[in-house]
Amino acid sequence: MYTSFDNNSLVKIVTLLKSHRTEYLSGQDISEALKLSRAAVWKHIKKLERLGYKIDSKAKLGYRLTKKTELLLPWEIVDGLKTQVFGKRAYYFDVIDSTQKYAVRLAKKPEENGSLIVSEKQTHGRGRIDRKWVSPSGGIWMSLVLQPNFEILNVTLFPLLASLAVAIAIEKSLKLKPKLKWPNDVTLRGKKVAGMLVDASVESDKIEYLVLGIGINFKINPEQIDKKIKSTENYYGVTTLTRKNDKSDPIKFVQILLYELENIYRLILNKNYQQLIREWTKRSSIIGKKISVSTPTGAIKGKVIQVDYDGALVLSSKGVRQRILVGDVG
Ligand code: BT5
Repeated sequence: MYTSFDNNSLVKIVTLLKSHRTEYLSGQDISEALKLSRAAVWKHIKKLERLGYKIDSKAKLGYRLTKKTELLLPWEIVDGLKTQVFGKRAYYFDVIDSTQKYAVRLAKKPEENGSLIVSEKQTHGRGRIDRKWVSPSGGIWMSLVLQPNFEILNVTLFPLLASLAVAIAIEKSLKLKPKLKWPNDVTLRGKKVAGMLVDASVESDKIEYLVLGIGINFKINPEQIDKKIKSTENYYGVTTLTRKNDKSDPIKFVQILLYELENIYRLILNKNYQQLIREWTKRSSIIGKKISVSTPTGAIKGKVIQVDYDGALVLSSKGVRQRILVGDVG
């Protein structure tokens, strides 16, 4: 595991290499500048290479950084991040069972408000209602710890908040036009590209903490995932934002996403639900359409009227207005 608040020497070497990208820095220079032994410098350089940094090393000249990593390493996420709280503290795993599970364990500690947990792969990634979330490397699998001190009523807004932020980040950084599928999916050409999960702990009607899980197929092979989930609940196809060899930078993407998440979160803090729902609805493909929603108490068919200020889907079903808070659109 790497965090944004330790691995000091490693981060210092990256920072030094980044600020000297046009020249070679000798092992001796680095060791003197950072007060590290030559052996320690060498060990850290090897570690950085294993973490995906391309470092050119030349005898007598030294080291030069030629390419940054694409791994969502905490110091890379924090470097240039424009948020006030979200992601300022970050944890990175190369493999974990579920970032959500880890985040829930951290979530009670006051210093973890806004903490980001990411993993390159998950072995037991989770969807809603304990469904499986396939999480190979190349995706963005992240959980964000929030301690909002909100009314419990607001919990149902969080899947909308997160999916809207993901959609805006995709529009801004990749110039694609994603759609939103109630309550928590982001789609491209009708296939699922991202999903959201909310775990909340509630105490006397207030949210004690909330963990926002976001899974984004950033650069994965959809066929590989398709095979594994074809027969699962709520399956309607899988797609990816970018393909192998595409130059899009997942680190920049996560920085933009955190910024958008924080902006929209502020809308909720300021009770500006109207703007959140308006922006969400603009990107939804189901308003006005006849759909079927499977809910814990059975399927409901009807025409979609709107999404309410608490995130509920409102249908007109056989002339009766129905509000649905939990379910899957078929
Ligand atoms: C979701 O559930 O869409 C929530 C996904 C949340 C995943 C994140 S990753 C980081 C954090 N840590 C976790 O352990 N989880 C969160 P739901 O709407 O219930 O959709 C689940 C359904 O999506 C499954 O039944 C499959 O049909 C489908 N699915 C599974 N993996 C997928 C993938 N990688 N891409 C697209 N669809 C997938």
